[in-house]
Amino acid sequence: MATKVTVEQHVAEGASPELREVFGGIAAAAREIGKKIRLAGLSDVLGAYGAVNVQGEQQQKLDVFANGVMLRSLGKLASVIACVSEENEEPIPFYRAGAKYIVIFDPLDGSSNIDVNVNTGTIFSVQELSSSTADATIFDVTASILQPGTKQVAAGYVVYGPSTVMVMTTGAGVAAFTLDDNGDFVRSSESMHMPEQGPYYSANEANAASWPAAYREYLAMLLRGELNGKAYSARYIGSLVADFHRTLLKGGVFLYPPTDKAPKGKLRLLYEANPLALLAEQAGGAAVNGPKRILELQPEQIHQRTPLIVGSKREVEALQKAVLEAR
Ligand code: P6P
Repeated sequence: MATKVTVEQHVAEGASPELREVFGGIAAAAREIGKKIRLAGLSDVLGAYGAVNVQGEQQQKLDVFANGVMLRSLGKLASVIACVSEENEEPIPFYRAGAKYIVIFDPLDGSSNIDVNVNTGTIFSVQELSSSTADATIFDVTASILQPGTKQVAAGYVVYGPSTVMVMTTGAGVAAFTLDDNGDFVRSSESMHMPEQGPYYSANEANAASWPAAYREYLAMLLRGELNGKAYSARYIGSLVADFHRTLLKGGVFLYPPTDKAPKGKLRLLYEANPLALLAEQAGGAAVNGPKRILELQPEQIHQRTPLIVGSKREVEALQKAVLEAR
């Protein structure tokens, strides 16, 4: 029987033990969010909250619940100086002397899928205050939030599905932890590697007519089997965390290209693309916005969107080449 290692123990014994408290806070929040989701049908938490978030999207009741849980769980930690959430227009600073971590998150991505019992997820990115922690101002905090993805000190997600699994990195590889009956996230994969190539592509092809032509031509090339000698199968769940988790485990490529409706992409850079890009690269995969590596993009504002193509290196690099050659 393998020794039980929790995510907190894994971090404490890893390269960045000082992040243990943050992962403890995320794990506590994920336990509470997961429990609410499991019993959603029995309590009045399904459906729309009746408000619109900063993205102009209908907030679901569970979005509001999950956001409150994340803020309460992280906001009390001595090491956390601020949070950034998809559900809040501005950063939430805590002005704690000595605190240095900024946790940036989408508290419940894909929440509209909960009504139909489809996997959803919490996605998180951790940046470190880039200036002295003694007298940090909101300007220092904002500057540290807008660091490129290469500066992330940790990233991960929790996927709420048949089992609740946290996948994370502190920059020393990717590990997975399964929530057990005692409420512990127990290590179930110590070192995850994305297959070099995969059998799946994942995209909402209803938007294909409005993608830049290079993306349509790329997909046609995949389907002709010109990249790996055999054709691909399509898999699209419409829940980013679930589509990414499958891509991490099985390989292939997830694409959310620019569309007429979202010419800069639909997905958000700071709390969707950056954390998933760090996980992908740490697992041997890649992530681009079309021409550029996601992790090198310089954020300009906290809710900015980006196209996202993420997955196995061969598929992603082939897309990047196709987009660059089409210029
Ligand atoms: P579309 C869910 O609303 C979400 O933010 C992601 O989880 C998902 O990848 C994407 O939007 C799906 O968008 O336009 O295909 O419905």
